[in-house]
Amino acid sequence: MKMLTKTVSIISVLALAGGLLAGCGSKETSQGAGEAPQDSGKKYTFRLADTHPADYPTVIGDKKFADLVNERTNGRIKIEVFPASQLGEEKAVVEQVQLGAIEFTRVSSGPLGEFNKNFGVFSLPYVFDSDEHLWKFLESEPGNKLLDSLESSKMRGLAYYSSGARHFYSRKPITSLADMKGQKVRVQQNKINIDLMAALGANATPMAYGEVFSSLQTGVIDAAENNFPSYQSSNHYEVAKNLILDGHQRVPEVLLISQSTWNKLSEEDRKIIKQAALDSVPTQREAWDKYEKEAEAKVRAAGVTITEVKDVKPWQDAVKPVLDKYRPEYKDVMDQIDAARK
Ligand code: BDP
Repeated sequence: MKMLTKTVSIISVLALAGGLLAGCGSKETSQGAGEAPQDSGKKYTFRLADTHPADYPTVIGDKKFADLVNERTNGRIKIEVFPASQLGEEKAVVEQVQLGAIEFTRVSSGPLGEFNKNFGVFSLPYVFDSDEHLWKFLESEPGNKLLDSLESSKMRGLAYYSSGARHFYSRKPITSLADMKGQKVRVQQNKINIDLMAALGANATPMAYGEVFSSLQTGVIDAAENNFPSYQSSNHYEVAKNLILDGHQRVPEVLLISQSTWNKLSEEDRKIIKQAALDSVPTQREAWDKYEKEAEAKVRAAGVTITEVKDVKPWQDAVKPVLDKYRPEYKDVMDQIDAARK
């Protein structure tokens, strides 16, 4: 297995190095005089990294965003979308974005929490009752402020995308909270998840998303957790055939731009980019709703054993120590999340 992990990481390093060599940063050229005013700015070709395959809802959102920017600048700003972790795994990509070597990414708030503490709030368990509650918060002023706070981490949040609720799945049968005990669970790379697993009696193994399939397959880990679309599109359901719908987290996706890229843009281009990101959200959310249903149907048809959790209270009670530990740190935002419930 060591070999496998090594191979995967070598591949990601090569992919990253390849990406860097292929087009370090943006290509900029000035247009000649006499052009129409909306074309008078600089020309850019930017890259946008996403971990998911080309037909996944986040990538559909990314492409809509890129198309809108292209249209609204008459082709002056091109954003090339690189799906399927072609530019590397999320943590490595975010590091490149901070440096400005990759200009855009769509990333999960989970790993983002390690770069900007504020985003850790989304890894806290059961803080949102539903997607409706989550979106009410995301679209509120505090939700927008959170995006703006990425500036202190050399990035700028442009928009949130949907990601549903996350559930546990395992190689071993898992039909109750008690079955979590002793399981080695892959979690997103965020320290809150380590406390979360401990509270459930499990052991956390933080790991990049791209390594989860082979780690499940070879038994390096027993379990992982994700939403229906990721569980299905990553084929994890083929190697971890027991799913329990506990809905422990709702971790939104974030579309972001490198702060160093942002600094180079004219005021007008910034406005176009920000607005295009927001205007891509309905497309992503629609694609999400559709894909989520299809993914659920596919894994059900594949014979996965699915346990519904009728009463989530014992799960909430079990993870209470995690909320107690982090409440002082996240008090303001947790109050704002509570306020969005009403
Ligand atoms: C998926 C997110 C993806 C994360 C992945 C993970 O869309 O960005 O990389 O979870 O678990 O739901 O790492």
